Amino acid sequence: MLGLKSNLSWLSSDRDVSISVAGLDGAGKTTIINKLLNDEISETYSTYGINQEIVNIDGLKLGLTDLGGKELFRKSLWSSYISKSDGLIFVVDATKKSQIAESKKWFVRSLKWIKKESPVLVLINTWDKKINQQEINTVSEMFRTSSRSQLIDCFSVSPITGENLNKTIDWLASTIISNLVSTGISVEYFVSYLRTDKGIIEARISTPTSIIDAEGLSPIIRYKFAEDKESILEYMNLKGRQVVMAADAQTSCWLVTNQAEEIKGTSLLMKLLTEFIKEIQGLREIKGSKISESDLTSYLIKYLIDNQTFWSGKDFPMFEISYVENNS
Ligand SMILES: Nc1nc2c(ncn2[C@@H]2O[C@H](COP(=O)(O)OP(=O)(O)O)[C@@H](O)[C@H]2O)c(=O)[nH]1
Ligand SMILES: [Mg+2]
Repeated sequence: MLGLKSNLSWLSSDRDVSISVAGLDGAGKTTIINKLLNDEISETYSTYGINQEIVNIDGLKLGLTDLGGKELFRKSLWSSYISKSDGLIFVVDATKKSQIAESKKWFVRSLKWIKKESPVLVLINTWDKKINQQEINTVSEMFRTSSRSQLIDCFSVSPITGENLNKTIDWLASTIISNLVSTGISVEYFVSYLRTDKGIIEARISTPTSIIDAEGLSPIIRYKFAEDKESILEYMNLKGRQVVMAADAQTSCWLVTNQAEEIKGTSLLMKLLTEFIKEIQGLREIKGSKISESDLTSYLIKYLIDNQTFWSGKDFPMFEISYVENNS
């Protein structure tokens, strides 16, 4: 697995984004956060006021504000914290049926406070699956239909078994993607090189407005692989653009953005690349060195769609694939 090593030194602020965690008292907020933080279930007591924690996801620092769920705090604190957040996680205990209506009422209020562009995640706490799927679906529908304008995602979690907590982590990471988009950063160019039994495949994704060639970056952005069992992760500023590259011994990939500033999202750009390398490693475990152009094409189309908010301009990016070195 690739790590982000010391490349993150430019991230000086104590956190990259702040996310509010709200829900009625006893919904499981603190238990879920503790499990996310140290994979432990620990005894909790009712949160008095707020409690702030930093979760580190591959170098991304996410500030989680655990909002006390007692009525006193809901009335006095929630609106000011929620309205300043980059994202909202709302926890509902699906096993306490009598509280669901009250929970939904506060959820609807929270939606009014949170910024329009901030994503909202509802975690339906099932503890250790004390309720059935049908009941989970009902709660999920109830919360999902609360708002038409807000981006709401909804899934069930169990702090006891750890079910879906990884999904929560992924959601937190993609929250930052949305944040980045609102800061105006976008990817102009992505290229990957894969060693295969037939040679090195190059796959490029570029926006129609990409000026990589015009700026003469093409000779710099070439394939470069790591030594066996090693990895490379680099950040650079080239001709006024942020460029990140990652490689293992078999795969190499680059991302070029539309701007130069070392903004807080650089670590996310790196994460996008390390994720890509990990996925290709997974593909290699199945296919060996017989990875073909069509394997890569179908994977990249998925990658494009998953990350499409990232691409600049209104046009869908262009995709090209070819062999740059042939073994035959
Ligand atoms: N329904 C249910 N509640 C539980 C379970 N385990 C712990 N709890 C309750 O959940 C509370 C802890 O939740 P906590 O994380 O502090 O909730 P918070 O107020 O939302 O932060 C405890 O007071 C327990 O009473 C469980 O398996 N099922
Ligand atoms: Mg708590």
